[in-house]
Amino acid sequence: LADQIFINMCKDILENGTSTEGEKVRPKWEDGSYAYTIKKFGVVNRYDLSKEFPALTLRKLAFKSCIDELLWIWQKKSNNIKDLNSHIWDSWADENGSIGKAYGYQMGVKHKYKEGYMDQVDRVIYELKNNPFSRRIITNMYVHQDLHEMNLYPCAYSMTFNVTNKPGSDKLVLNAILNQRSNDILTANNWNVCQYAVLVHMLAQVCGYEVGELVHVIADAHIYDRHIPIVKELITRPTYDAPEFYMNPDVKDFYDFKVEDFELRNYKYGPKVDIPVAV
Ligand code: UFP
Repeated sequence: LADQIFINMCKDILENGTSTEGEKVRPKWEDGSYAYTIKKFGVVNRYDLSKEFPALTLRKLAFKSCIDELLWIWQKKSNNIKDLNSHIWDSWADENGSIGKAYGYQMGVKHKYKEGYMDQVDRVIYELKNNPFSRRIITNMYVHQDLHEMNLYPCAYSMTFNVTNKPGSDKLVLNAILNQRSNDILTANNWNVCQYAVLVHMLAQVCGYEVGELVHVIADAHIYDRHIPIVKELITRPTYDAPEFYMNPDVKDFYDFKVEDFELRNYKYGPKVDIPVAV
């Protein structure tokens, strides 16, 4: 299913999208030419996490690295690449390893609420435990007053959590909307979807819910010019059954999760693709 959503989205962008060719906008390829895109504005994808984990099988998802980045932001609340095990943020870090007031930095800032000072992550956990049917459970990393100190503006910048009753039972279900202003479809779409799917699983487990839907709202969903032939080949590949998602059921505190607590079992996928990255 996740493969089908991805394939349909790519076809829609390639067939109905508009091009930025000729516009002098960043980023650039290694040889200095402008990286233009074919893009669609306002793409919405719905993933039912109760039915499957949304890892693509067309190609391999870097499952451990995407969780490592998720924990870096949401659990360690770090903005320093020395706390990260992958090199995905190296180009955006300064000489001390900091990416400025982006991502994890924002999640660690404490704000004043009626119940006292909390950061955004603890606020979500507090609301989910104490006030599940609140329609105000939102995080936001797109903080205008700090944008000038961010080397890259947050792409996946906001989560909205929403709890629903599970029909025909007394169980409660945790759903979420991921808001993303900009998404490089080939490089990062499935990465972003899966890391936030993991976040919903984590919060559901520690707050006592079942998982429901993850709705991904993308403002600018784009395929870079040099990615077009790669995407065209990728979406003609055979797909396999979705892998089984394992999360250590004994972890009851959000801050105790480690990368080793997560596994994809019976994960079958297509061959690796080499993806040029524009910066
Ligand atoms: N990008 C993503 N997801 C991320 C991330 C970056 O798709 O989590 F950090 C891509 C989107 C875009 C580029 O192609 O990185 C950021 O460029 P801009 O700030 O101009 O949107």
